[in-house]
Amino acid sequence: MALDGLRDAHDAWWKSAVVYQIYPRSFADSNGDGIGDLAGITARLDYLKELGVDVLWLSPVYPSPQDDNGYDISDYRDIEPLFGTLADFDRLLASVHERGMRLVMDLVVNHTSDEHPWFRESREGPNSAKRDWYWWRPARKGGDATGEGAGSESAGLVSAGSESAGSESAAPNNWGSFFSGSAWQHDVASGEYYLHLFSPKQPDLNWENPQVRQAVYALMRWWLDRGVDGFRMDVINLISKDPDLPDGALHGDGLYGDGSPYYICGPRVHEYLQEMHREVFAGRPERLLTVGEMPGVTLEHARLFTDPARGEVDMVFQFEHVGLDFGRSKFDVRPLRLTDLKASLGRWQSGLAEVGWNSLYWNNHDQPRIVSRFGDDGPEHRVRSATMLGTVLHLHRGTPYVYQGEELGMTNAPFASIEDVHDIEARGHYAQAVRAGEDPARVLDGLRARGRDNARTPMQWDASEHAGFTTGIPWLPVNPNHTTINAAAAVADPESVYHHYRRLIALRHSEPAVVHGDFTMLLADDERLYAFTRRYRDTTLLVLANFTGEAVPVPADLAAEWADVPLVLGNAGPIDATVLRPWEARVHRRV
Ligand code: ISL
Ligand code: CA
Repeated sequence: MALDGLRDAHDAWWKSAVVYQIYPRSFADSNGDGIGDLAGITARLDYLKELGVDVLWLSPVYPSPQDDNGYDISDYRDIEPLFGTLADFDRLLASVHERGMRLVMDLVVNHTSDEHPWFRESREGPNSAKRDWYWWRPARKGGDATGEGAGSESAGLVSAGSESAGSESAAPNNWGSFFSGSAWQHDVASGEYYLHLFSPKQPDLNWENPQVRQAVYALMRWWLDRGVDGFRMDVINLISKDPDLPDGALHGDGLYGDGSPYYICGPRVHEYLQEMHREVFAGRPERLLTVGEMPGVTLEHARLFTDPARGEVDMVFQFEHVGLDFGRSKFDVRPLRLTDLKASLGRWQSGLAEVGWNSLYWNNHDQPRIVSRFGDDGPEHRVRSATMLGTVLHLHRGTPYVYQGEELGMTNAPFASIEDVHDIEARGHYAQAVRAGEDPARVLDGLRARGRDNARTPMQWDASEHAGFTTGIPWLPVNPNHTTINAAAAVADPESVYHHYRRLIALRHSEPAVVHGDFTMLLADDERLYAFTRRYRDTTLLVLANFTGEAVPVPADLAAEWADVPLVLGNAGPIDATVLRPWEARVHRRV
């Protein structure tokens, strides 16, 4: 394994790869039921091949009650009927491989669905053989289990404290869930509570139990044996909890405590991932990709997780750069300071320079659209700001991830009212905030800026009625701007965001300095320009980008040094060495 590690550290194929994330529900519907499916993806593979991406990551396609759009899995070894069958999956996988691409599955094993047979058995009672597969605890001493959660009874379960939570709650501890409310659900039959860091329909698995771990490793091997090329591991840094489950410091709202110190990168997380690596990945001849999604991960932990010699994961998704514009919460919008972004990404660049590897992303199915967030999605600047953002990201050192529609410069969606909002996180937040007395119109503004549905409106294939996504009624309405922002128009226009992304991906494939070059941040204190160099052997690349809607002069020394150095990529036509146009980005190459 140590030898494996050494070889991987230098030549790992995924260092020069670009990953494309597909959210199957919203990508392409083949049968007119309004929900994207596997056959729809298979039919669109040539588009992805043309874009040039190397790997496809599918958000979950397993059977699921869809409480959290498939991140609540009820069977790890089958395909959700809405999306197709295992035969459809095998066809998709074969078609991906035929085109020389790879396919990575989403692995959601911090929790299951409450409808998974493991949890059904666990819930049978304290003597169930699988009781210990989840986190069951008795009511807190002195708490009053009967007085709370009024009105939220469902299937014999009472929510621990949506009305009268906080310190009086009988829940075993005071943790809040990511989706509002308590992280505990009361089970009337046994009088006990189970832990759910996400929705009550997503009970957390107890990784302390070795049978749980072996069951997870077995299902992973099952998919690898079927031919998949790796996993994106959902909230994998939350799997180890402090078994004492101590109360957390109270949140600003005074209702719930912050349990994250007791479950983010918990005491045994590295041990578990090393065990997983030994049990699942070690010794497989295939070339696989593993990426751990890790909210709250620090650079120090990330270095451990991605050190090839330790055998944990190839890379992690960290969240620092997508939290810089949060106020009191993610829904409290604060403008981004460019110097904060540079400080953060720059720190991750240097922190993982010698050991480990970065993933690079602006978007995924949980994030608002980047052109609406850090760029300008109005008609004048949308294309140029989207291509600038893509250029800056893809020229960092690490493996870039493109989220479906990002390559078209797709924008946030104009939700008219809470009725238009589908996502469980957004609806929970809205209910809690309005109950707490916040102005509903302002809460909705926060959702418009930050809600996860922004990323989930259907892929915009063409200008037709439902954007070519479906012939039926889409499960979430298409963005009305699909009449101008769509794949057909973008493919036909050489100046489109799509063709710029295609050129960025091609540049990574042809230019070793993009993959391996070292990274030096320039102009760290500048609030308008993002600038850095990448150097590999005799090649130096300079990346220069304007993060504003105004022309910005290039500092004289940089302008003088690079004036005659050819451009390998730009987004604004012929350049003026002394000034960057609004949202302009350039990549110079000196040998
Ligand atoms: O988007 C978020 C809420 O602010 C994040 O906290 C998100 O919930 C977190 O990054 C974990 O995300 C992953 O696990 C969730 C699922 O809802 C997300 O879609 C998934 O990406 C639970 O499985
Ligand atoms: Ca369908």
